Amino acid sequence: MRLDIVSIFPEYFAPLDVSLIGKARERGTLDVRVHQLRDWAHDVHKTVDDTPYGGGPGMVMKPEVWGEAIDAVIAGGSPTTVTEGGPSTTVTGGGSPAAVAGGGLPRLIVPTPSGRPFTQELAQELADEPWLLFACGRYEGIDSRVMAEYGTRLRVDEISIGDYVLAGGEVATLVMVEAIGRLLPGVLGNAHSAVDDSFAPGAMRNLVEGPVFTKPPVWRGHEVPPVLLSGHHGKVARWRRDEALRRTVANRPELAAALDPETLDKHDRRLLEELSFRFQPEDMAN
Ligand code: 6GU
Repeated sequence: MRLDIVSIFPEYFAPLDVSLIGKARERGTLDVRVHQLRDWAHDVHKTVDDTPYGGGPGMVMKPEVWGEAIDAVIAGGSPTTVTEGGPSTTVTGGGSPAAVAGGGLPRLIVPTPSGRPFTQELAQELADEPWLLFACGRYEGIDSRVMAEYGTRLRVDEISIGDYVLAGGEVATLVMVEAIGRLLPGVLGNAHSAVDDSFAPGAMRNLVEGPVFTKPPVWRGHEVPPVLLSGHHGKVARWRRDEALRRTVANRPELAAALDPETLDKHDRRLLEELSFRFQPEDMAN
């Protein structure tokens, strides 16, 4: 997968050199290119923002500089490609669209708190794309005509990573790149480690994961639940599901409320009944 990121703060993306994503880049599974937006600003101050039409606080990112940047990345080159210290330090633009399977166009991702929610399902959908281009806005956002313009040529998604406001799209992009990158074939060491994630499709779908333990069996007086040492796979599976249900009710009551009864067995339903009288509407008011 090829991943282009345009930002006025390329330094934010240093973490992409380490751990799973860094190794995926070294192996060539991931081709990440970070670009400095200001390289496409022409005035002496490298201006990228201006005051909003209609008034109001803050600044809006100018469409011309974004248009030039996105055009250049799509055309396969860039004035500079900033990946200092990383596995791709030698990459200095000049890549070509043909480097991407199919030689097609990227899907344009615009991180914004007003976007549609980023979910595991969307992460999987994006992991199936050959080429993503992240346009990281700062200030009050990017002039909306940029999304309108590229919407006629590319698939454009404005995406939010949650109901809080960040100072810019950089950290949101890191979050999305990590969630997407770990789904790429061969990125996780254990091919099965993504399948029972909380929110992964499958049997435990819509439940968060329960607690996990490793050695020693007793630590500072805290014991590992004996069932996990029993070697009884059926009992372990049942216990894990109970704990997943308990945690889902405690931490994510909205997920518990949305559980499809068809996916619940008698034991699940009995456990939920036991738990649910602690979650009467008045207790859920906070
Ligand atoms: Cl994608 N960007 C910003 N600036 N804030 C956010 C966000 C994105 N998602 C949640 N908050």
